[in-house]
Amino acid sequence: MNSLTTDCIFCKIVKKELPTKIIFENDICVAFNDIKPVSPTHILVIPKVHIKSLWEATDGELLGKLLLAAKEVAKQNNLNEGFRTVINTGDNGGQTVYHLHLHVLGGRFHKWPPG
Ligand code: DGP
Repeated sequence: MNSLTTDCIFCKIVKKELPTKIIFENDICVAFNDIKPVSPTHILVIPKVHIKSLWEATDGELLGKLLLAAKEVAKQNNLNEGFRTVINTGDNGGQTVYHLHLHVLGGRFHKWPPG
């Protein structure tokens, strides 16, 4: 679970095997623009290690660092008026890519509750 896999699209992005512009990187994660944005700013923050979803995650320090990275990405993208952070987990959570990722959504008002 904790190593990069060959068939995971996000692992390919981590390994720079897919032409994706990395807009933020630190020791534990990378961030890049979502291919199907639902907000003017829509960035994905993903761990460099392969973790299928939040369901499988056990490393609290890593999860905390991912949240701090999401905040950093929001600051770097001037989301001063606020932003939404989303983690879709499993089929009912709407997860489509099974490599843990945080959505950072900004640039518009986000209604609550979501659909
Ligand atoms: P989720 O539904 O929470 O699993 O979100 C997965 C997101 O990943 C979805 O918004 C589209 C995005 N995505 C899928 N494949 C790619 C890709 O190859 N490149 C980029 N940049 N985003 C991708």
